[in-house]
Amino acid sequence: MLRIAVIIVALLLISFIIWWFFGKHTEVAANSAIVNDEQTATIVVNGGYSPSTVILKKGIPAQVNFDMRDSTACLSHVVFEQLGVNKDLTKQKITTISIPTNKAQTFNFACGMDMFHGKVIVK
Ligand SMILES: [Cu+2]
Repeated sequence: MLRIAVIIVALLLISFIIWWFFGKHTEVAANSAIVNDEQTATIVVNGGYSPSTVILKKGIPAQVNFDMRDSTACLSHVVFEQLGVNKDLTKQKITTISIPTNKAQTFNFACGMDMFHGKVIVK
């Protein structure tokens, strides 16, 4: 009886570990919301970026909002190297960054220390 219980616990543990890693690898990409020919997407900053990938439609003016809920120094800045953007997210709750959508391309962003990463895909 004890043996069966141990096996069940072991199986649960294994499934949890698989789920944990699987969940980490399939980061959900979120699409922007398009209203009146403008698109916006919101990324929550809290121990990382959620979602870490945002998809924008080409040709529609776009803004990405960073919703700051983290108090660590690590995530206090967001850097879009290709855009020359380095913003302090701690000054206000929501920080808006305009993303050029004139052509299909991917913009990578990271925290100020280049530890957390995300991307904005224009397609
Ligand atoms: Cu960092």
